[in-house]
Parts: sequence; structure tokens; C-alpha cells
Amino acid sequence: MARYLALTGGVGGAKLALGLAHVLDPDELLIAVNTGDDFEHLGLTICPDLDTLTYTLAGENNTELGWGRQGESWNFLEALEALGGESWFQLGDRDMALHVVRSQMLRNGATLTEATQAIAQSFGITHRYVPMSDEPVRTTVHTADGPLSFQHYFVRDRCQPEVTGFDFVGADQARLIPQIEAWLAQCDGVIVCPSNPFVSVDPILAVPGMRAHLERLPTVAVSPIVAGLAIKGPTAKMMAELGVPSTAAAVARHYAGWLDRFVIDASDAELDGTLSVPTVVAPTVMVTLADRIELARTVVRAFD
Ligand code: FO1
Repeated sequence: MARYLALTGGVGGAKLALGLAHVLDPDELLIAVNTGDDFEHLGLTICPDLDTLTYTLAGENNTELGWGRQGESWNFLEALEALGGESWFQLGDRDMALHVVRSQMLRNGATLTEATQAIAQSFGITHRYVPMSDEPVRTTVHTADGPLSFQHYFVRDRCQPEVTGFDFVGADQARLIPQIEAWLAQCDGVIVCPSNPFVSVDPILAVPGMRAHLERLPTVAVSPIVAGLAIKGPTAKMMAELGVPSTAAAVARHYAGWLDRFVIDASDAELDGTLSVPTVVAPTVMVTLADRIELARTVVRAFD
């Protein structure tokens, strides 16, 4: 039996995480989730990437929106707006239940790991996924208009401000949770899901000790850039604004120093053999569940 740690952010990463959960047993996989997108809103602690993964693994994700919970209604949000409350971040009625339960557990002294485990259990999820850290790490996006907290940049301002850099506030004081440390001590490889390298993967790497584990262990990453475009989200736009070509090759360079094998899409096959890291060429665009499972198999085989 081989054991893998998968690192993931939100939507794109969660698709591969679901595929991995289909091809690996619960005792073969631990998924570490970015918490840099987390924020406090309306008195609640919102953890978007953990929530996306919860809903995805439970088969409860809202496929129309790409985030949030399926079968959603918006009575709370409409009532909030009518009262002049902050409605730029859309919290559905069913989704709200999760945020309320987690926030209450945290207020009562539970760690984010404990709250995540309790929520996973109530959804009947058997594969294990955890926050990268129990200490708060908050991504600040530096832009031409000044610094913005991640959700203000991403949701309120629709990724429009020009990005100049990032800070992961609190990362210096954060620790990898003990479950991740214990898993890494007996793990055979690390899978980096096709998430945004700058705001989904880098915050996980910013937690002290994580990068050293990646340098020591076999690693396989899946490119979030396909034919110069991000499948979802602002990755390509960010790269252009940071003066980096929006290509899979540039992502490989960003991961240089610890990446052992890079899975690139068939449409980028011309890059095969041209990068400093060995490549695996495969279809990486995940539309169906079968696509997610097939890519997960490819990734696991890439460790052989
Ligand atoms: N993304 C949006 O684009 N608009 C929203 O109003 C929004 C609300 C939301 C509520 C709960 C949640 O868990 C996620 C939500 N997201 C929303 C997604 C999320 O903010 C981003 O996709 C991630 O942070 C990026 O990985």
C-alpha cells in the first residue's frame, strides 16, 4: 500500500481530489487544504476551499456556480440585502448552516481540524481532508489599487485590480497540523492538484516545514494552465500581471526545486521533454467524473 498527501485549493483541485478519493482507499490518502482564502464575515469563519472540498466529496457541490452547495436557496441573502447588510459574498441558506456550525465549534474551543472532521463525518465523507494549519493564515493580494484581503480581491472586486504580489499573513507563526506531520513521516509521495500556484499552493508551502517535506519526498503536480489558459479562475491573468508567461512551463519553473514530475495537458504536448522536470502528457481537463478518475490514475502511476 502506498500513501499520498494531496495539496489542494478550491474548485480545480477539488475535482482531482474527488478522482483520487475514487482510486485510493481512505488509509492511502490525506488531503491538505489551503486556508489562505479563509476570512471572517458577518461574524462567521468562512473557509471556502475546505467547503468546496466538503461539498465535492459529499456529492453536494453546486455545479452551476462552481462553489457553494447544491439545491441552494437565497432567502437569507435577500433579507440581508434588504436590511442594508453586506451581500457581496453570496451565502446560500443551506451553505449558511455549515458556516454557523463551524463558527460555533471554533468559538467553543474546537480547532479548525476538529471542526472539519466533525463536518466531514456529518456528511458521511470517509476520506480524510484537513486544513493545512489550525492557526489562521490570511492571503493578502497586493494590487495597483493597494492591498486587498483575498475575498475582497476575488469576489467583491472580481479579480479586476492588477496584481503585484502576495503575502500570507500569519504563515510565519503557523504550524502544519499534527496529522499532516505524522502522515508526512510515513508517506510515499505528495500530489499537487491543479490549483492556482500563487494563491492556493504557495500559502500551503508558506507554512514552516512544508517546503522541506516537498524537497525530500517524491512529488507530482498537475498543471493548472492548459494551452496558456486557466481552466477556472484568475491564474492566467495573475501570471500576466506578474510578468510571468501564462504557460505550463512557467508553472513548472515556479515549482522548481521540489517538483519531480509534472502532468501537462495533451494540448501542451510540445512541451514534453523541454522542461527541467520530466513531464507526463495526459488529458487534464476534468469535465466528467470519469475524467477525474482517469487523471487521478495517471497521477498515481506517475510515482512509479
Ligand atoms: N465565489 C464567488 O465568486 N462569489 C461568491 O459570492 C462566493 C461565495 C462563497 C460562499 C461560500 C464559499 O465557501 C465560497 C464562496 N465563493 C464565492 C467561492 C470562493 O470564495 C472562491 O472560489 C475561493 O476562495 C477561491 O478558491
